[in-house]
Amino acid sequence: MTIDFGTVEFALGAHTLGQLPPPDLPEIAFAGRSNVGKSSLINRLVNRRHLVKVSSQPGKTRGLNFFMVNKALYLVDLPGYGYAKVPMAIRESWRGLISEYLETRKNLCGVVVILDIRHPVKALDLELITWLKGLSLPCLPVYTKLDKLNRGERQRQTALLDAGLTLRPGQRVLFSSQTGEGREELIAKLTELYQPRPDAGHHHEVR
Ligand SMILES: Nc1nc2c(ncn2[C@@H]2O[C@H](COP(=O)(O)OP(=O)(O)O)[C@@H](O)[C@H]2O)c(=O)[nH]1
Ligand SMILES: [Mg+2]
Repeated sequence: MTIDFGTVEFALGAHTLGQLPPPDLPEIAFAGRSNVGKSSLINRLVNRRHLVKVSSQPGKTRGLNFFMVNKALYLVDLPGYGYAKVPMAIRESWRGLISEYLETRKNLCGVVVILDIRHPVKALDLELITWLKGLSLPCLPVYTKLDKLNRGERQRQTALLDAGLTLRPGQRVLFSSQTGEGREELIAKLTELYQPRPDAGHHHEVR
């Protein structure tokens, strides 16, 4: 059975760990650099054009935004990282909030890490992915903005990113929020995260 995005509603925005909803539903978080296309990806995923605000101002989203899917699953839009114009103090507090969330959230099934297919892997992307591995949290890289490249460029950039992250093709998804390419594959992969094998135990033991 795949995830059904029939009803998706904004649940709440959290600026501190105390504001998180009770951990009573499985949760999938979305992370990526500012402006990478995270909000657009979530909107396309759930087929709602304006559920998540697509921003022309990078670095604007500060809290963790929770969206409830069919009262059965939370999607969490994490604040974007790596935006240089954000003052250091705020950057540090984001880091603190996000790292504490990722480290302690019991119902978190996995993290989708979004990269722009046009750009090489950045240090912060690699840092996040390596750190998620260390936490044994399943991580699904998605290379987005696929529509911006032609066939040859896609192949070249995909190979570059795969090499940068040491991934095999089955371990990531190529995506375009503009065309919807990759949506079915993303849903299939999310469904795997969301429904861990019955014998796999708690998600922290899955990998
Ligand atoms: N062509 C194209 N543009 C995209 C895609 N995804 C996002 N964008 C654009 O990239 C910009 C940043 O998108 P947004 O979703 O707000 O990024 P966020 O900051 O990571 O949430 C916006 O101008 C989007 O329209 C995509 O798949 N294709
Ligand atoms: Mg956004």
